[in-house]
Amino acid sequence: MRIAEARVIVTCPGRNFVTLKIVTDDGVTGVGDATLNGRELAVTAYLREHVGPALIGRDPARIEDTWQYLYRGAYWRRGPVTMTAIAAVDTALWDLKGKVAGLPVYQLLGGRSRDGVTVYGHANAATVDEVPAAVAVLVADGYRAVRVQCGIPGLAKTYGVSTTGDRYEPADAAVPSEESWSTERYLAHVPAVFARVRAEFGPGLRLLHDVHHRLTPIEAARLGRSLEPYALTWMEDPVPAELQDGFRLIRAHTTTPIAVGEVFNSIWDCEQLLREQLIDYLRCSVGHAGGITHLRRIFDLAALYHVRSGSHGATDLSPVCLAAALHLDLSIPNFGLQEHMPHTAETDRVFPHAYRFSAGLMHPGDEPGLGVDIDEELAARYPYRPASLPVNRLEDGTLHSW
Ligand code: EZ4
Ligand code: CO
Repeated sequence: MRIAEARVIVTCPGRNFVTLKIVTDDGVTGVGDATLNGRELAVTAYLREHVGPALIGRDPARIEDTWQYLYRGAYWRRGPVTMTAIAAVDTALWDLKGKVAGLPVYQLLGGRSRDGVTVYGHANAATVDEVPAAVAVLVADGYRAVRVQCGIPGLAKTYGVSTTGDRYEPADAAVPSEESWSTERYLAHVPAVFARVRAEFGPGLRLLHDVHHRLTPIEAARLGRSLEPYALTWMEDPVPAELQDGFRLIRAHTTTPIAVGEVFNSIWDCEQLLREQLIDYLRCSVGHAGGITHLRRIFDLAALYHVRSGSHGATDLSPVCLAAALHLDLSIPNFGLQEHMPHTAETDRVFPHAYRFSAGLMHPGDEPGLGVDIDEELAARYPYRPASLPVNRLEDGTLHSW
């Protein structure tokens, strides 16, 4: 069996997704997610122009060798575009291997280590008074873990907090829209949000919060300490993670657990944070961190340092990525939590899938491979629309991290 075609499909059923479909000379197919939010066509070109031609004629069974070929063989290593493209190839080859074997991918990874994958949902509200109702919706849906984000008094818009009431992840204008930020207003406000949620929902509900890389280490230390009474499961991306020594400072001041990794793309982004035990959850995704092969290697390293997985699963990661994540989550020993935001009905129709949600848990299903596909005819009806994440400025106009 040989790879005969590597097809890249770009579609926008509500938001943009890039999918790689590998087809063998016997007509077996495998899919991988190649979506990089706001930079979709860079990965598309990388796959179409550089990776695809090199795949033709290769043995699809040689997943590890193909990974090494695309990583070491390219000379230019790492980076989000490269690693997303490698991830798509790797994921598609695991899907294909599962179909050839007649087994779901989690069986190829060693079988299940748990009954289901605990997922967390997003509760977003404009004001503290509206937060309990937003959390209650998720609790009623069965979620046992909830990420809580709230508008900040004095700021017109807060990233991740919908102004329309929808569950959403923004990527709107072709040229990024601009939002404003105030660390002072934010730090003064967040503890009251969690005080309210804990008071209303008691100690049993797992609570999470995403800081979106907006603080300095000492500010993050203060936030973590101020949230200690509310026993969060994690404080996510408290600071930009290029300066990894900075996490020592946060660690020295707070017992609020720390999660990072959604923008990481290789094991080398994780190594210092793991080795120095500076984090508690690692949030790399199958789609952006080199596929199932590489992410499993990352999570194995994490396990040595008591770090659990908490993979990114926002709606800009396609159903193909979510399916792959669920197979990995089900199999690894050090699974922590999986992020889950339901895709729109349009997206779900373009990507028919076997995975399901029930009582706070997800299961990838038992179809051979990943149990997900792309309906290419339907996908063709949704042409690509340029869309970007917003940028973030301080109130005096200074561009800020987000
Ligand atoms: O900003 O997926 O935890 N989830 C997140 C998301 C990310 C988007 C970026 O593409 O932080 O909202
Ligand atoms: Co995040």
